[in-house]
Amino acid sequence: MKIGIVCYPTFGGSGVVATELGKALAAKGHRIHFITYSQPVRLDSFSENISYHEVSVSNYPLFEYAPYESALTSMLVDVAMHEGLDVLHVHYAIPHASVAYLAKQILISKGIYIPVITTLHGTDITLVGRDNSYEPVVTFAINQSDGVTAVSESLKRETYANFEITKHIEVIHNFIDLKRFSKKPKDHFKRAIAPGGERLLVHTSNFRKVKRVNDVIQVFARIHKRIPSRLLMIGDGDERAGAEKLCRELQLCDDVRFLGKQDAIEEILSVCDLFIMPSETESFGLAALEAMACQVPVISSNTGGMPELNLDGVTGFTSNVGDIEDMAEKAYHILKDDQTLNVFKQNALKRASDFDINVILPRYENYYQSVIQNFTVAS
Ligand code: GMT
Repeated sequence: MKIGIVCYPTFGGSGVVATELGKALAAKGHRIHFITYSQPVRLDSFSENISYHEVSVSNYPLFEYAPYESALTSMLVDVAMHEGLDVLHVHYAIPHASVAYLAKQILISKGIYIPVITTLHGTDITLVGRDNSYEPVVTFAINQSDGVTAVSESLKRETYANFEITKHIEVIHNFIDLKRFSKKPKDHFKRAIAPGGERLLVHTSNFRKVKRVNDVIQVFARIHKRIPSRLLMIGDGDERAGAEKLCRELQLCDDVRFLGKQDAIEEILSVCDLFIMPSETESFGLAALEAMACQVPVISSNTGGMPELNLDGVTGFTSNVGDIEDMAEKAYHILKDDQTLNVFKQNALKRASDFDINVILPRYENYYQSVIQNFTVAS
């Protein structure tokens, strides 16, 4: 198949999923066209089956807000026409679903028919999409998509609950490449970062408000009092400065390291003992899956799709949002002795393998085929 993929090219979960999906499809012989405003961060190696089309947005001085949507629409029309796409797959509804709808209409006016699939990722539904300033467009664009997928059952439920959706939503969970995300022999790194054999806790995110990074620090502060431990904070975003300030106030600076954005995340996860994800809402929790694949159990909130991934009492624990005492107590239970920790580590890996890309990829391929077939019949 010739597949166009639209996504945010950043470290965000939706962009990571879209890019990894495209790379895996290309490896199976599909022809993939990424259409994004800069090179996706995970598009880090050459493949003869992958092309990247950069959307450049005019900065004409009249525009206080650069018309990204118009530039993206024009690029979609151009790529679809000249590359002969079979299907257009857009990730994150805002604004990609409505942009794809407009591109599809322009293409129809030229006698070209291409089905559009929209994948809902999380905040496009749970946070931003519900805002009055976006809701009518999001609802319309989802209903106009030829196929709609959501990354968890929870997100599917939330979409039906909060929008008037007439379309079937197919749940296709996020996935992991277990060849890349596996525990690597990085003992020298562990000795350098935890020379006294301290337990290593880790958090990775885009440090947005929804991630509740201060809760990570508060949970760590409680564990730190009971167990020799260190915390690695990976990523960057608006909430980082506040989290660093909190560390200074709690006098934790010696044992908390803020590493910023990192590429070889699997190498860091390989030496860690516990992942903390106390998010306000999380449609799936891809970062937690990456940790689990590297044998790191998870303490998370019980919100959104997290319980579908992090099995309470098995791969880690889930707690109510903001219940830092409960999270700290459960983290202590996991970390208190090697035997318990090892059981959780093995369980985390086993659960991660349920989301192996080799299991999930055929689901996308089959879904593409069925949408293309139904679209042909309908048009
Ligand atoms: O930042 C992004 O690109 C997407 C981000 C978000 O805020 O919507 O992540 C969402 O999509 C990921 C990939 O499907 C999920 O694993 C995350 O759980 C989800 N984030 C939230 O729901 C907060």
